[in-house]
Amino acid sequence: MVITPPRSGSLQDIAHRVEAGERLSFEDGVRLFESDDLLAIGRMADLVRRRKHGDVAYFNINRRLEPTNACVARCSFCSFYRPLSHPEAYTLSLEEIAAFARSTSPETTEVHIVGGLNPKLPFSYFTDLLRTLRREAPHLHLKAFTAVEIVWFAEHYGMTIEQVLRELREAGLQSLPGGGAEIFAPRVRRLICDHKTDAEGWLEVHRTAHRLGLRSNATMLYGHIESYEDRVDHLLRLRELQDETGGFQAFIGLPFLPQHNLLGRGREFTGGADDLKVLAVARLLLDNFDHIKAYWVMVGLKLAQVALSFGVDDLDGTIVKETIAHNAGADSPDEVSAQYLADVIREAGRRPVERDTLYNVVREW
Ligand code: V47
Repeated sequence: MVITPPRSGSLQDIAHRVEAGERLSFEDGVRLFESDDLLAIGRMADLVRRRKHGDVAYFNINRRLEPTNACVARCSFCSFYRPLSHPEAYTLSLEEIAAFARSTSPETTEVHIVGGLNPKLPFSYFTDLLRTLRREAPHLHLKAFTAVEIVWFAEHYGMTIEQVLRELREAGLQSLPGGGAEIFAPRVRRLICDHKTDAEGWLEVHRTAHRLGLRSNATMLYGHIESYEDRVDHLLRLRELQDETGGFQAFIGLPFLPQHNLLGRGREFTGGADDLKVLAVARLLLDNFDHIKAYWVMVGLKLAQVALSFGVDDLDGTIVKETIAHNAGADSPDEVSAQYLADVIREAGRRPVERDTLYNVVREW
């Protein structure tokens, strides 16, 4: 009788290297994705997480602001954007933004701003938006505009990336979110987001932001037409830039949500095993990133909780209301309370710590 050797056997050399604190290679990354020994991968990722964070897991009290959904990029995975002349296209007025700011609770520490590429708006709309938030709610950290938006501002308004970042910072910008990275491989990018900046543009924005002293995050959109090699290439390009600048704080894996977008036709939601694997492999490959975040809005609260044992140390925040994921089929709630997130973390055996955007401790729950 032939007994198939357990799959975990094939990962043992990687496990030894993880235990020894050695950096993993491209080939290691592909082998991890190819393996279906989820628990072995999770154990390795949990070891790395524990070395970095012990029993602490983070969250924050934040809100999402999406100032415009009018967008010319037409990404095939996106269910949020509307063409400029579409009846559902909107742009919030400065009065509406001021009202939003006034409606945030005093406990809220961050607003995360993401929007479409809307050529009808002057650059001053974005600086005024930041100034309005600053004026109306000075306690909020303004984490705003993906690298894709920054490149678009530079091209559309005839500025360099550095000029854009400096002017936005002057108006109140304090850090950059990690969106818009999708998958760096040109073959995939051509098919899913041909009309926006390439990998080099995305990375250049973050490089410049880090040089100017702004911290940022990084994402990867997976579970569509990318290969395992594309995922590992993406993660290693992030690792390379982090070696150079040290400015990234957190990595967030974004599972492709297939509803109401072109790319989703005939495609299913990602499985929980793949979601956990992406977060765990990211923890293993991104040895120079402090934080791996499970974005509960997209992966769901239950899986985000389990992910705390698969390399994740951060659950993002309370959110209140977001549209990008919910338009694409996310069935998570619009918001959760800080107490709820703290309970989710505690139930998973971790110590909940509320942080601000820059990972300063706000309070232990
Ligand atoms: O840039 C769009 C992605 C991003 C879909 O930096 C989709 O802390 C899945 O970047 N299915 C916005 N993903 C969200 C984002 C983010 C989220 C949480 C925390 C942080 C952070 C950043 O969502 C977009 C795009 O990459 N996206 N459509 C979709 N159908």
